Amino acid sequence: MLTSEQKEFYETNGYLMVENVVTPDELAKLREITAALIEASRSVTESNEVYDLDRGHSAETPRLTRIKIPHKRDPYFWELLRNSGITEVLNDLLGPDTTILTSKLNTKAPGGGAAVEWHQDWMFYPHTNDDLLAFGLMLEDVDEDNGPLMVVPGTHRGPLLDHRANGVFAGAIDPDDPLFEKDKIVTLTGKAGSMTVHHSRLLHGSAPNVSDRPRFILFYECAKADAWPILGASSYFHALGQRKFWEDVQDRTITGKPCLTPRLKEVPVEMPLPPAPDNSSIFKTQESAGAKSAFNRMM
Ligand SMILES: O=C(O)CCC(=O)C(=O)O
Repeated sequence: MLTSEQKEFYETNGYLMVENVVTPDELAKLREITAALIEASRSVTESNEVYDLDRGHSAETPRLTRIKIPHKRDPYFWELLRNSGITEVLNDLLGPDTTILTSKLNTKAPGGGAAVEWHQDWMFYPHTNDDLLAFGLMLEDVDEDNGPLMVVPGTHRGPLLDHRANGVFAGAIDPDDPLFEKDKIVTLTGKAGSMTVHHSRLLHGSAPNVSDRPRFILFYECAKADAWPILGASSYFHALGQRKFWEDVQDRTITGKPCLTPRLKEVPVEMPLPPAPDNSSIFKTQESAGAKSAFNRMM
């Protein structure tokens, strides 16, 4: 699927935009399932294991920041990752043996849907090597106004920025950090069915949705099978016990087979500790830690 130019672009810049990665039928099915999941959120009054609610959510007007782990909510999200144009991009960038870390459907509601402060995903889950990436499949058109993803090219090869605030892991950088090169920001807009790819060390964020349209991006966070978690979100399985651990490893295999020999690479690592008061999602981590917002000022 990817040309050698696209692969080189990803290597150099740490991100990529791939157009028409899914077919119109696949896109239509994803939208239908998403609409049904949002419909079902009307009866939900507090964030739970499926939904992360945005301010102002009600039965009349559902407002979500996220549907959590969509591939566990409907098998179609998993099927698509394992057998579609997305799979080809995955294997082109990470090779034949791949595993999923997590998935999320970020659903920025119209008229202010929450910003995601600038961060490097790697800070949430350091691994033994950094062959980790996130796909962001646009389920609707994404433009400047509805909260597009923004990236700083090349930062995947740079230093880790400080993600602490008020003594805890805030999952966000300080917008005044001199290492934050705002003049290099690239905004990733595109048509529904396009997909962004970003390396886990790439600095990225996204503004609030100031349009009257929702912004639906389906994120899959994936790794080469020889990258093993040191700590953070995906290290939950260290607590599973050996048998469940093994089942989980197999369940998370997207393509190829698990790799029982972790590859160790000299990569910078910081532990995401101490945890924020509420670390149940990136939104809650950033908010409860009192991370400074870059977007209040940029807008
Ligand atoms: O939804 C977005 O725009 C960004 C999401 C993101 O960076 C994250 O959840 O780590």
